[in-house]
Amino acid sequence: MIDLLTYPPAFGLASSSPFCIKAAYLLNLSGQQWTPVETLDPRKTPHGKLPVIRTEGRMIADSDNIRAYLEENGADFDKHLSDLDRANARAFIRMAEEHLYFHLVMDRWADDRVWPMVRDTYFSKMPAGVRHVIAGVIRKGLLKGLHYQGLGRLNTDQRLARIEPDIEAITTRLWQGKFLFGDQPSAADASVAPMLSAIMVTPGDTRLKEMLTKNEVLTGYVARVEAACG
Ligand SMILES: N[C@@H](CCC(=O)N[C@@H](CS)C(=O)NCC(=O)O)C(=O)O
Repeated sequence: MIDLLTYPPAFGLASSSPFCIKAAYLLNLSGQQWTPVETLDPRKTPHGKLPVIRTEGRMIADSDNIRAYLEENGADFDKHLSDLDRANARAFIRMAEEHLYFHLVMDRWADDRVWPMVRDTYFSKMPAGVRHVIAGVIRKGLLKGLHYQGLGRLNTDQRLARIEPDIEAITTRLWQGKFLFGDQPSAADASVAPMLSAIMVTPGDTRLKEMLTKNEVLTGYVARVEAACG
């Protein structure tokens, strides 16, 4: 039996974290039995982040390591992919996790109109008085990280111009099939779809959210991935 340590549901999705949803999708696709264990405090996990799985008396941190563990135990998420598609799939995963993700973080944490709604959802278990202080400290650290990462230095127009070609690349692939690499879901879908849906359900009206929710190829796709893997 596997426990998945995950952030609780938020904004209508199974978790506030797209990485936790990715891990849940991979677990479902692997056919393993698993149980969600919701927590808001990742500090005692190996990387201080979620998702983590707990199995056979050990903790496996990071959705990539969770994927590796499931593959070592028989899962083959990409069995229907050619070698070339596997190579491309790797790049799509990196694009989602190392680029789209930071746009999501910008939308949720850096936009002053969105932030109060995110704060009151993420930190709802904290009494209102301390909530604002603690959430404010965490936000400050995160915004500093986004500044060093680079996206935090761009204005909204520049940021949208940077993500638009990625969205086009995903949409172009989806003209070819129901999922990114054919008619069955693969590991790339488990990474890409949760990033898109997390942006789509973020409260408020960010321009990125508008761009994605107006794109019917993408809204249909995230619904399909959720139906196949959720
Ligand atoms: N590379 C990691 C990323 C996980 C990650 O960034 N998790 C975030 C939530 S989306 C987290 O737990 N952040 C808590 C923190 O940084 O304190 C993975 O694939 O699992």
